[in-house]
Amino acid sequence: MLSDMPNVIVRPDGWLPDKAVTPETAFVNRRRFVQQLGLAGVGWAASRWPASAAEADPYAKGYPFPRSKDFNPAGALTDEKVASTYNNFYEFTLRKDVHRHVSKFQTTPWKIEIGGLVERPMTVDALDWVSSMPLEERVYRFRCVEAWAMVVPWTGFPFSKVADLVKPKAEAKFVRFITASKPEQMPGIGDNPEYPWPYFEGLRIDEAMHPLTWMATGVYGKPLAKQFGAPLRLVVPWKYGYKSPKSIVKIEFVAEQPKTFWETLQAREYPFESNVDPGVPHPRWSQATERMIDTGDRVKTKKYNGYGEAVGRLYGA
Ligand SMILES: Nc1nc2c(c(=O)[nH]1)N[C@H]1C(S)=C(S)[C@@H](COP(=O)(O)O)O[C@H]1N2
Ligand SMILES: [Mo]
Repeated sequence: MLSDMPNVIVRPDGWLPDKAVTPETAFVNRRRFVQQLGLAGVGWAASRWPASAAEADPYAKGYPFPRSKDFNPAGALTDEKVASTYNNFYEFTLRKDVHRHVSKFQTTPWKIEIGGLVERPMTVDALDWVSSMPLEERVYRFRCVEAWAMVVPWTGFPFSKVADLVKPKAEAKFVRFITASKPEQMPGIGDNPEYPWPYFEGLRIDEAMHPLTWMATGVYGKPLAKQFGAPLRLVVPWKYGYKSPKSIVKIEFVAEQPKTFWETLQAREYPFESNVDPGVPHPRWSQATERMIDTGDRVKTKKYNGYGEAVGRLYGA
């Protein structure tokens, strides 16, 4: 599949650089896209949230959770249908229609192993965290390295709560995240054997412990739909989207800077730190602006995705 598309292996997203889409074609495509959604809208809503399935969803307990006043910016949220049908989750497909490929994905039961350089290693069930953690909703901006963006209400809890549970040792300087690899449930794995599955990521420990670093259990007032990384994914809003791993199964506190999935594939294009920065172009496209996935509006990219006041101190600012 990839043999005639050498570009694909070095790019986290889609098939075309955003830059290659002119504003006009983007507009036409968007109109067609929205029309299709309109026609399919009722079916989409019904297939995603049949009343019985929603009631049977063990992760749905307590939803919706209150929105934090500190993370509720003025301005519209990204349209839920668009955000739920335009995803990156290469374990299912390299295209954006992940929601069409997730039907076999089983997210209960779901064990998460936490270990490495910690006083109290443990294995938890994702369901326990949903009922024992102090869940709230936060609206974050989210910026993919491919220059598209969205504004999304994530339900979840700060990653620092995980550290409180397992008590990292002083030697722990980084955190490593490993995600699910279930080829029989995730068709993208078998279709793309040249990728170094499972998807894995990492943060410095001070980045991981920062109060903005979020363990998301839900989005749009409901448990995470599978395409968003059910049952639990990370959200690091000041970094490019690939630093926010989905469907986490293992968290490891380590001494050395860990390799990441995208760094393994193309270190020059996807370095470990990967903070959003309009002044540092990707080697193959500009990062100066971004396209809002629902309206198609092109807006200026902000350094640290607008979170510089909160995170600048991590980088000597
Ligand atoms: N396990 C896993 N996590 C992943 C990815 C992936 O392919 N697999 N893609 C990343 C990329 S490139 C982006 S932009 C975001 C997309 O998140 P969203 O689909 O919720 O918008 O997920 C990130 N987390
Ligand atoms: Mo991305």
